[in-house]
Amino acid sequence: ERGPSFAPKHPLASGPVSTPPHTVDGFVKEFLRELNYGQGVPLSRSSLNDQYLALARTVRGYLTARWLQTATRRRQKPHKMVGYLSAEYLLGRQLDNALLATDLTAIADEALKQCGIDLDALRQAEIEPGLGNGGLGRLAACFIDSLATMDAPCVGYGLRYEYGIFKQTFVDGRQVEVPDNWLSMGGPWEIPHPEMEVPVHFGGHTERYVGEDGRERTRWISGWDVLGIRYNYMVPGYQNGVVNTLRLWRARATRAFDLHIFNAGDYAEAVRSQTFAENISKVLYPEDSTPQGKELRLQQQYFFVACSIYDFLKHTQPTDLDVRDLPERIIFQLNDTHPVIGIPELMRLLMDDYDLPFDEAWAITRQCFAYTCHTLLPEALEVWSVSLMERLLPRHMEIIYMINEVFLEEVREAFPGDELRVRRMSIIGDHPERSVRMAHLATVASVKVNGVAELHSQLLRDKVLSDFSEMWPEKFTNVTNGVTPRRFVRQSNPNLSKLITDTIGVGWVANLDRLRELEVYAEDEEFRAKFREVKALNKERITAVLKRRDGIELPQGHLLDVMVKRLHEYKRQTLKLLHMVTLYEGIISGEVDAATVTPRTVVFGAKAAPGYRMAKETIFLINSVAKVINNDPRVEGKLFIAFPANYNVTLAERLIPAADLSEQISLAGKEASGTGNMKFALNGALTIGTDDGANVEIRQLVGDDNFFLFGMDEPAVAELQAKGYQPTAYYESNERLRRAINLIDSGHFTDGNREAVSTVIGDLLYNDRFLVLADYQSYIDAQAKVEAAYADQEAWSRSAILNVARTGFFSSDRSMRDYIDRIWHIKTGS
Ligand code: 9GP
Repeated sequence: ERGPSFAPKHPLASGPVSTPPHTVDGFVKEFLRELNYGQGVPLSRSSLNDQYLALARTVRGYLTARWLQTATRRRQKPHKMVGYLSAEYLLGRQLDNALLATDLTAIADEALKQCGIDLDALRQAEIEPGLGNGGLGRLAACFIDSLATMDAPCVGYGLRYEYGIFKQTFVDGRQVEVPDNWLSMGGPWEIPHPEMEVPVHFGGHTERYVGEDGRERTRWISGWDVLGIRYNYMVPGYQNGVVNTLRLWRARATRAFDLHIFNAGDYAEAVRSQTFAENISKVLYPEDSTPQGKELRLQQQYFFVACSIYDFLKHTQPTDLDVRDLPERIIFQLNDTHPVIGIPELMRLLMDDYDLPFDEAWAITRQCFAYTCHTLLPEALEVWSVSLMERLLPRHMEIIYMINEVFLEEVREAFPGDELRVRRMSIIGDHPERSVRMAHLATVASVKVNGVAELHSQLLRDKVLSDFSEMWPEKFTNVTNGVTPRRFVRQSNPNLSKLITDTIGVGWVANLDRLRELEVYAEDEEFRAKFREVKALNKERITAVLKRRDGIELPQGHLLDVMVKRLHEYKRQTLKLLHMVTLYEGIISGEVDAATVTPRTVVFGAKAAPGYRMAKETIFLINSVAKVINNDPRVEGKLFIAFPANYNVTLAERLIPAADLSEQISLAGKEASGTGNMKFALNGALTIGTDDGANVEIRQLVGDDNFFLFGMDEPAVAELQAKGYQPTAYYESNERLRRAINLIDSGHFTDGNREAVSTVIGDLLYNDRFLVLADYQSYIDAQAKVEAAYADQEAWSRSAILNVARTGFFSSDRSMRDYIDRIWHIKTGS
């Protein structure tokens, strides 16, 4: 039961919730109240963390009133909403975003000054919640930001990992992972509801029974249970008074510990079941693109999805909800295959709890889900072995069999006699072991299936899910990814934002198409000079950040060339490295006159999955090459490599605005979209890239003259692979490539230790799955064009401005509009 037990008499108790005053005095008062009564310290004795927590709670207070108002308004007139199901949300720091959304930055700055506190120092005290691995998790964070800004009814559902993505450190050039205890200093942005427990079941068996009406039914007798505890986070829209909800789940044991065993002195055994249950939300899987077949991961997926669907049915909806109306109330968006177990879960609830027959439950379920696929790598499409599923989720496995049976009947009807196709499309695969193909299940059950860039969606239709697109062509669609301009331009690049606002006025932050108005200014010499000034200021800022954060001294006046993303072979960090080694080798061998080389600093940022050997060896190689190049007087002032450890959202916000050149060099047909590529272009970096993912659309929008294209396109890649690719042929026929590889292989960068580089070099020469050597020459040529272009600063600035002006399309507001109009069919602003 919620609400007061009898009618409140005091006028304040029945009135609407009010926002604290938007004044410096009002802010000071709220802040001191939080510090004194919340933290329990006087200002004079408060620590930096006290002050940060008090500030965060003060700002949260301003959000809370809006949040309650949004919820009340939506409850009065319930519309269909989106349940965004994502195992990852890579949020980044919250403070600045919340200040910007509530238009409180200047007020907070002044209020704190009057308390003798520096806002900047408090900003730096915030530990970012790294509840995601990379692009997929960051995309989810951008999407919920946009939905709030568009006043779209949405709840983001996910997991509250106690430990987020690991902190990366380097020891002797090698990656060493340190746990990310992001909550260690307090979690001021979350509101826990320990009283609202959601029971989640695992294991056990199912049994049939006959109901009073004589119909046979099934019930699931679980083997063990955990509780889901709800944590709410506020997601503010940009200066529109709307605040949406992000709801993350923490696992708690049903019984804290066994008192009998505890009293008998076996403390470890007494808490064993607690530890086991609570492990479910303990740590984010540090994998990107490839799932680990770990039981715990399936437990995590089922746990958060079961909590979320239950929460929607029992708490978010009116108590008299008729489940037959569900499709008018909710659409669950599946962010990759991680939440796909939600499909049989909804079926289970409808059949076993709401007592609907299979056909009816299936008809409802098929209208309540939509699926986004974020990959093209076959190994990244999740499968779960049938034996694991039977053990962990026996009822769900039965339901999946039932779904598969009716689905395969549909296939046989559509393609009579094509049993091969039936086997290819089956939700259950037989090789190498019997397993559930989650992407097939998602595709079968969803109203729409989308890829995340034009090329990716086309390859999904033509290759990865071609049987399905033949059967249901209308089901497949594309929604190109986007990024939020609030965080990635307005907040992260205040200098550029001011220049834009001074030039075209306000309004662009929530309507990024307006950047087009900047196009004419590309021809304006004065504007170009101002634009360069902004870049110079941003370079000064990143120089200070890297000095403070990593002790790195960035050389000044260089072309700033940036490659930041997860370390993965398909993204081809080694290609970038080969380019740097080629430049270096050219100078030290005397072949190239150092005076003719454009001074260039390359910044790498990349985490490797802890179990991904090749990625870790590549990190070691980058660090080894950096150490030698950065200390060789022959290339001093010409070449420099910076590899700050622990690249994260906070660093991205500082680095991207300073970049001149954005490296997007994956093998064509492998990067689903990329979103870093969009952030760089929007901040005025030029891209050197392959025709892959969203690069294709970036190039089309900015124009070929303002983009450095290189490498094979996807059909050429497919052709070469079909023909039989031989990397050694490229090595043997290309002298510069051979010299670069030989220099690495000689141990030049590893104190003569050839063994230390053999994994990477051996793979390049004898395997090279992602065709680095095949694209090498084209890349080197494109980099030469970059140097020539950079020499003409006026022309370069013109191109950079056009990149900003023409990439407003990549706002996540536009992506959300596409989902709303073409997939979800929900109303905004009502
Ligand atoms: O690898 C894709 C990346 O290209 C894309 O931009 C991002 C968001 O759509 O998703 C990534 N996919 C994954 O992390 C796992 O499928």
